[in-house]
Amino acid sequence: MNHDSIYTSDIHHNGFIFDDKVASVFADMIQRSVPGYAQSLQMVELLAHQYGQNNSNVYDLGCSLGAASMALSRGCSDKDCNIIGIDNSPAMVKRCKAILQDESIHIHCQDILQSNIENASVVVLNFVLQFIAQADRLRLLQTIHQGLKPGGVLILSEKIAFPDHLENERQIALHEAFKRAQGYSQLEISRKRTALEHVLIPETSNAHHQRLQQAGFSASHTWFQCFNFSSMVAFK
Ligand code: GEK
Repeated sequence: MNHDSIYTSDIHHNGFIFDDKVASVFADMIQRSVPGYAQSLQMVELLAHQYGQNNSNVYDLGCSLGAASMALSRGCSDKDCNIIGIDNSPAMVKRCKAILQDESIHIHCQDILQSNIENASVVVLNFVLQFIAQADRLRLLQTIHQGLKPGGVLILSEKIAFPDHLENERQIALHEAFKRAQGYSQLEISRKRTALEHVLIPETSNAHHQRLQQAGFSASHTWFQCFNFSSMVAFK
């Protein structure tokens, strides 16, 4: 696995983009940046096993290198499901296809805001909605809701904000302590924070659950949280 040292240099200050440089170190970057990432993938597999339906589509929207697509594929291995991964970064898609070449997972380079979601039993948005413009988030969730079969679920993982300022600052400090424990320097951490400032927009857990309800989901709950990273499941 290539080691992420992108922010040891200061040439990436003008906003974070999912280019080849990021794609080449992404597996290392996400596991050292998102507390609980590996465990959340294990549970995506379990949720897919629980809610995947025969003769249905299973989507991984914003699939990056296909880690969640593989978890979905493992979870649905005893069912006749069509696994579809979508990402709009050509660099990610190229590497994802190379990684998944032997798997029967279909990977498409596409904007998820333009994607057709149909006959779905499980849809995953694993740390992706946070990169979608806030004005487009409800429409995307409505499209997903419409594309789900009865009994279908959306698994939504996000970096979250806390309504109380002090609590928010504490959670950010804990996340930064996690990153230091993973070997990132304080300079790398603060450079990346600057690069992500207007690119990754977190919202509160409450805002997510309210929007899921507004999009038509009958219920949703948080099944995992580690500091300011959270995973929810929403039921059609
Ligand atoms: C994982 N889910 O390993 N259309 C398609 N893809 C998009 C869009 C869009 N409009 N916007 C962003 N992306 C993965 C991790 S990373 C999370 C997901 C992170 C893609 C973007 O190209 C990138 O690959 C991914 O969403 C976000 O479980 O970097 O924190």
